[in-house]
Amino acid sequence: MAKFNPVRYFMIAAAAVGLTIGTATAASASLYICDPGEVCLYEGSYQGGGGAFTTQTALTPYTSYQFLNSSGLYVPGNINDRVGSAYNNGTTGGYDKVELFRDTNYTGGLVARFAPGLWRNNLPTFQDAGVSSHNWAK
Ligand SMILES: [Ca+2]
Repeated sequence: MAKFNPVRYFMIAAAAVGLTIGTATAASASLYICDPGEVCLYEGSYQGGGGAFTTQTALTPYTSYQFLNSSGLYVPGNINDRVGSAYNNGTTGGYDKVELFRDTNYTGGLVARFAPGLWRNNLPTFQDAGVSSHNWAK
């Protein structure tokens, strides 16, 4: 009959905790850092600054997401109508343009459309005029 081994039990528990912490840290870092293939949204109105939110995918509604600061902490409130500047770090070819829309679900009119390697600055951030969703386009 196998006896309970407290040392072995502790090591398994520690490994499980370590894995969880490692995953959370990696996710936080990648959210703040503008990696290749991503659309990168910032609070700052000129080429970034303040909180950041980065993603490879189309995103709607912005009310479901928060900026992250450089310390990896969430900025209070959501990113809706608060994106001051955006960078297209996508790969050239195919659906490589980023389209920013005034309303959720890619409606309400185009606020900006830009190719990989380009910034869009001084985006509107007052009330409903701000960006509320984005998509990739050809
Ligand atoms: Ca809006």
